[in-house]
Amino acid sequence: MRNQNCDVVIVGAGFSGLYLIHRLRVLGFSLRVFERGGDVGGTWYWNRYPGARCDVESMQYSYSFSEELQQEWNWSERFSAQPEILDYANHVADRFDLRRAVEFNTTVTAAHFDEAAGRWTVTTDKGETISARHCIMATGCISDVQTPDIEGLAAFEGATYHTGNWPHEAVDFAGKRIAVIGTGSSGIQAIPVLAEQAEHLTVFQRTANYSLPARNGAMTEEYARSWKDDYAQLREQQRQSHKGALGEASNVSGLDASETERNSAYEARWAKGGTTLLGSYKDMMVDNRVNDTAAEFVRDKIRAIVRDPGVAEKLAAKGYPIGTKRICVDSGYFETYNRDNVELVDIKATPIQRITANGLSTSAREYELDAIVFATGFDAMTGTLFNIDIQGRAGTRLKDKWEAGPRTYLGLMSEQFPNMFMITGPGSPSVLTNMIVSIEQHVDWVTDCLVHMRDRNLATICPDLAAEDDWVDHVNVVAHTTLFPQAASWYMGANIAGKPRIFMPYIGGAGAYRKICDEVVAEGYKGFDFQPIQDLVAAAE
Ligand code: N01
Repeated sequence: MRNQNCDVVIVGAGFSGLYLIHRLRVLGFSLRVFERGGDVGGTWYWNRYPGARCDVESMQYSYSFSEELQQEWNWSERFSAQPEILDYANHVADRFDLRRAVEFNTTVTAAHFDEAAGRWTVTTDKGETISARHCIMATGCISDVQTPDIEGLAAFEGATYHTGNWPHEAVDFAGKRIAVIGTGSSGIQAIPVLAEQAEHLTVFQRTANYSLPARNGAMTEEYARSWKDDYAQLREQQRQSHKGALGEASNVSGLDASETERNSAYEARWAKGGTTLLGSYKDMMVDNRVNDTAAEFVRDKIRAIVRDPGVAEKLAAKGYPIGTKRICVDSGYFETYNRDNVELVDIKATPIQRITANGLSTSAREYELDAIVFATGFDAMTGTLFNIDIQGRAGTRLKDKWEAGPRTYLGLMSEQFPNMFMITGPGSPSVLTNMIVSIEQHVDWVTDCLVHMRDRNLATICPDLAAEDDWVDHVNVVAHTTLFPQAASWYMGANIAGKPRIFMPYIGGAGAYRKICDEVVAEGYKGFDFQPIQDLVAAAE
């Protein structure tokens, strides 16, 4: 029988949850951990679609908290595929004996703050209620899958899949006519692999996306060694960097370079692969004149790769700056459209009207299909939190408080919700950075805070409203110094009907943000209010 009174409830056993379990256990806190999936791994547990791969280099997309771990684990490729990252999550869970802390296949349905006790009452779908001093949402930023409500979907007689909730068993597409709806990172990774498996693949594209070649390859012993020998220093550089990843960011303005210089810089980075092209100039994401040159370079590459000029033009992203929707990284994506069994449908020109028993109809024609793959994304950053009935002080619902957009202090906490922490919450760099670096920073900050409170007999911590308002303004102001708000992206909530158009992550950079968080602590947790345990006791008497 597990303890129904504990120090901390952790929601989620992905990369955030796993590291939280490790740290909190070492520090001697009692825990309950709930995970809706059947095992550890979070994003990498759910996103098992063919072609799923990380676009942060393997040597950088891994935990830094254990020297032994980072020395002993060997990655087989420059950019790891989903099965290997999931193996890594499982290895970490076993190595640090974390799995036994987790209750799998269990969804947290509600978390209500009990003001008198200064504790959270957490309810699960198994009908259990737990009382915890702290509740930590390690729920991930991109986990609430969205399947569009297309008329007729329920009557489709073929199979349907979502990239974000892919079956555990292999799916056999041989001899099948399949559709992919959506051309974000997931679609762009899955399409080349699905095209090889299926008899025929039709891609339904609403918005063309910029994508850069990964140039993935086998990990060389030499490259792995160059990181392992210098991990202490390189990890520190990652932590202080803008993106939480080292990738040759230039300090030069694109306006100071000639067209020839720019093109040769872009060529070199295109050849190198990954997202590095976006780091060609320091003003790439703040000046449309510079950004336009990179966008046109990529469009020209697409025109050179795709043989049918009409198809190439449809695939060439236009109307928003490159990088302002999450940049995609692919392996043979544009080349796939040169295959005879692949067809591209521009659903802005000929919208999907309905799904039928045998396929899908656009305004132009009907497509007979055996399977539909939705690569249609997520209600990012807030969706998963809103799926939990979170109520803070005086029954304040998080969903109501955030009706006009998420409001947090540092992306770590929200006023009215004492002792509830978010790992990589909205208002923190999170999805704009190497997630593992940001996860480790948040877990360290939160667990240090819990120790600070325990050492001083403090019952609750909550941001004050002025600090939160200032932070929300700052996040917004910084976002608007960049080109990012020019795109209808999920960063802006633009993929979800009715969601407020607010730039949700903090774009000030991982290193700068870390410094702010450290200064807040150094200044006595500036902007946070604490309540001593004796005040709660006195109030109860
Ligand atoms: O989702 P998305 P994703 N009818 O929202 C289209 C991370 N990730 O799963 O652009 C038709 O980006 C939608 O069209 P539009 C990464 O952070 C990382 O691909 O809204 N189409 C878009 O094309 C990424 O950004 C990795 O017009 C509809 C697509 O579906 C995030 O996860 C790999 C539609 C959704 O794209 C999400 O990526 C994979 C509709 N009703 C994911 N609704 C790596 O590390 C939506 N679309 C490499």
